[in-house]
Amino acid sequence: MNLPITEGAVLLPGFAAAMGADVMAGVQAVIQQAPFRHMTVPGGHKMSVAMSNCGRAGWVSDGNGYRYDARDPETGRPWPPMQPCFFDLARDAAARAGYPDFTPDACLINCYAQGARMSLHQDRDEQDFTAPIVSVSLGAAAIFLFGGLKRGGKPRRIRLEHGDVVVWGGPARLAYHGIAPLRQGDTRYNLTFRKAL
Ligand code: MD6
Ligand code: FE
Repeated sequence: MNLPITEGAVLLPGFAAAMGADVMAGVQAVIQQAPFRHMTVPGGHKMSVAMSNCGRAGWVSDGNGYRYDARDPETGRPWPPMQPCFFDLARDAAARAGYPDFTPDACLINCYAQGARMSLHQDRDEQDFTAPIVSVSLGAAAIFLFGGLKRGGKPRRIRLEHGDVVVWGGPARLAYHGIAPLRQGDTRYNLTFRKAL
């Protein structure tokens, strides 16, 4: 089932549910090499969401800003390789949503404990905005906040359950979005796949 969110953005409810256990095993393999950490944002605060990455490029934030980096700044080593089942899942979801030939080179893994949130932002650190983003939600449900192309206004609220996948690109690629503070005691994981380089 494809549920349109807005032009260019699609919710695929439960698309990843059947491979949820495989994906979580992949997350465990990645975080053994590149443990979750709370990155610092340019204002100096630490993010409430804990993050890691796999793939050729990893999204990082520090006091100087945001960037993609081939290496984990905590260890100086390259990020773990993209798990094959991650790549296939992202590619299949993108194709289902109308974006064939998606070749992600970056997978950002987000871990939300109770109270963690992500404030409204645009994903604009990638080189090429013609590729979509594929976002996979696992574990506890969360409220996805979906705004417009400009800051301000009241965002829509979309509940993302375990196994749900959101694909967005085209005219929605630079929409403001975020995650409301997690209410449940359970942990939520989110994998966002991008073509960063
Ligand atoms: C999250 N997601 O779901 C955070 N960005 O935990 C994102 O920031 C995001 O879900 C771009 C596209 C889809 C997303
Ligand atoms: Fe984002």
